[in-house]
Amino acid sequence: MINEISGRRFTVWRWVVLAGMVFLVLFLPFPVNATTPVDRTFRIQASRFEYSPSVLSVHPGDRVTIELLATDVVHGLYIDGYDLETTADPGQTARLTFVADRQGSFRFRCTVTCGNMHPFMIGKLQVGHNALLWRGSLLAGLALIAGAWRVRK
Ligand SMILES: [Cu+2]
Repeated sequence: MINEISGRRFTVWRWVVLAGMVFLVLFLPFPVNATTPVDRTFRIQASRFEYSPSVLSVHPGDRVTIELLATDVVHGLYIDGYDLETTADPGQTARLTFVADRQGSFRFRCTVTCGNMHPFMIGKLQVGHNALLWRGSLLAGLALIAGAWRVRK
């Protein structure tokens, strides 16, 4: 009888703790990057129809320089969210410098129609943590734990 009651209490507490963790995962702000902003230079080769590299990862506040080298035809680069653009002539390098003051994931794409696959010429600028991805996988982990509890009952 006493065991049963304390067992039930334990079950309730488990769920309370789990709910608390879900709350934390959803609403706790990510720790601000303690790293000091640095200068970063990326040399991107643009060719039909890709950027190499196509994913740029920086920390918030970094001073970012993109050197865009067009290897075959004229290519451009426009960064969504930052509203920045540059264009490079064949064999030439165009330079773009900015401070990554917005956190998140931003797509960049070619602005010059360079061929039939041109719309798929895209890349990604990642500034800071991918908070959505982290929160999502942590929530999935908690859901797995909760699922395991239910099955065992
Ligand atoms: Cu293009």
